[in-house]
Amino acid sequence: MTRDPQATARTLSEALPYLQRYTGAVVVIKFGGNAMGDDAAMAEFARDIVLMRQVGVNPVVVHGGGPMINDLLGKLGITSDFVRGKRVTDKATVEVVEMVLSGLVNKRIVQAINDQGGRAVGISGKDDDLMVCEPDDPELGYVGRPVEMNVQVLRDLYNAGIIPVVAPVGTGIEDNETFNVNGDTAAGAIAGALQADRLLLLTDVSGVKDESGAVVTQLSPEQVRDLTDRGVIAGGMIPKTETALAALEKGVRAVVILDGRIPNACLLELFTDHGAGSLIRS
Ligand code: X2W
Repeated sequence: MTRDPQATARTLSEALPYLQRYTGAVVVIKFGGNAMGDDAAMAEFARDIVLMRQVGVNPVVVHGGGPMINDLLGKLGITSDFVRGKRVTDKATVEVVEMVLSGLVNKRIVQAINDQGGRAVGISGKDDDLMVCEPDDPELGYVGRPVEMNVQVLRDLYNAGIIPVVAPVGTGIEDNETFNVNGDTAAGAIAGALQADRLLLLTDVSGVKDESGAVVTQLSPEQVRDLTDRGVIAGGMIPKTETALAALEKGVRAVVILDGRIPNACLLELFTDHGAGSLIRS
């Protein structure tokens, strides 16, 4: 593709107010398994994250990996069920979850960011007791609900110029248990504990839709509750809007639900006046 150099310079110039607004900001990005795509899409995501870091934002990546867990469970002949969007997780399953999330998926993202010239370090919620959990619901087995967050390790990393990449695996209060934590839940808990400026939930839908099917670009928590009560927000969107509302209550300034498959979704949201997806704030 040939680009007009003048247009490139203008684009950079137009971004200045946004770059100034986000200098020093803490932005938590939830990168869901469905948004990950192929190597080219992964490289593009990584490039956006490195650019954020380069212009003075403190990005913290929290990832999912549900489809990749399903792949390995399938190969091992282990079946798993979901209840209200969360995976019923027995002892054998939680071992696979940790292997896939802390191993395969986490390191793939870390490598992609480093490959773009960033300095990524991958950890899980176990490292430095970042995410201490209790069982979420007896029916779900080893699914964790974060009850204690120790986010100093994340501040130490980003203050040193490092991009933390967090796998949503938690540690138990007792008996060194391992907990499988929903990626959205983990990202919300981390953003809340960091009092982040933005939580970006990258998924494979274009945002929160109204009854006509149009994406609502800006909503208040009251509007989210109203759309949920009327059944317009339903299915897989519910855990995301619940995460958004909980994060806002904990002091996150705004949450954006956006389609991670759109090229440069994070940059569009942060550094242009077009935004992307649905922004929720009080
Ligand atoms: C999720 C963790 C991964 C995840 C799971 O086992 O699939 C629970 O359901 P996505 O790609 O963001 O869906 N954990 C408790 O959240 O991945």
